[in-house]
Amino acid sequence: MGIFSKFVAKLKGQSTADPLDWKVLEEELLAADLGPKLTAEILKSAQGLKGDDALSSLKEILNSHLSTKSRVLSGENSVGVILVVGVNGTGKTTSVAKLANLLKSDGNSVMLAAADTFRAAAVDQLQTWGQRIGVSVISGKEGAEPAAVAFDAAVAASASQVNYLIVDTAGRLHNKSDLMAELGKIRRVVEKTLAISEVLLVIDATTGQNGIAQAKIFTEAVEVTGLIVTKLDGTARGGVALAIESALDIPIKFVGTGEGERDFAPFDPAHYLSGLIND
Ligand SMILES: Nc1nc2c(ncn2[C@@H]2O[C@H](COP(=O)(O)OP(=O)(O)O)[C@@H](O)[C@H]2O)c(=O)[nH]1
Ligand SMILES: [Mg+2]
Repeated sequence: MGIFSKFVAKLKGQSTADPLDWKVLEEELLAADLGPKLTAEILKSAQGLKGDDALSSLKEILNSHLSTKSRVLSGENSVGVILVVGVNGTGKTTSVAKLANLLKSDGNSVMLAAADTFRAAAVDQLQTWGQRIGVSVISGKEGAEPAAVAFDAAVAASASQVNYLIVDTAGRLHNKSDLMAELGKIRRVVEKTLAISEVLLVIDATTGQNGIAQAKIFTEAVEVTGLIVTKLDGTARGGVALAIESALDIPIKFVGTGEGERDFAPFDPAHYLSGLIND
């Protein structure tokens, strides 16, 4: 059931809406994690809808809240370097592996960098993934400088001319200046060898509006070029993707829908909107 299904049924059935129904719709949208601001905006524009065109008008209204920026990965002409950032536990390491697997299945050669060096487990986790999907992982010793690992990885990726280098980073960052210092350093050392083509921010869909607040901190610290929204399998509140794009105006490039390497896909806005409207 799409989150707009009751609303759509109403649009199809009658030409005017009474206030009580708008209240019900408002509750539905809030429960689906659209957030108060977007809910109010959508209600305002949807209140004028009636008749045969209502459904397509609703789609247009929703579409207008999605980003118009490209969802395609850049950096396809040389070694594309993708930095993956985000708060701990959002699904960074898993998404790095899934993205590598997707790119590999499209015929690309891929290398990974384990630049989350704070916990040995984080490096092990990426190495295990690397073995599973058949992609090499550059790592340092436990406690090594993340930037040193990223530097080595950039040199290795450049030497072997892989299509993509994906850099996993730590989310254990206390405040904005720590974050800027850490990610800035990684960027500087990588760029001694290769240009960074994408900075993808991972957001856990189950954290809803809180995830958007976290994302704002990251976007103030680094120039984020795209989003990966994870755990969309674990939430009935699918409106969060729309809320995220509307709030940040950064395109969602990929979505994660489970723990396996195949539970990952490029974000398809038309498919997503159809799912919300359930037509
Ligand atoms: N259900 C579900 N779980 C996910 C998804 N992505 C990651 N996870 C799980 O979330 C947990 C944290 O993931 P991890 O990649 O270690 O997060 P990190 O700390 O940001 O690197 C792990 O148990 C993953 O299996 C997803 O799309 N769906
Ligand atoms: Mg991790």
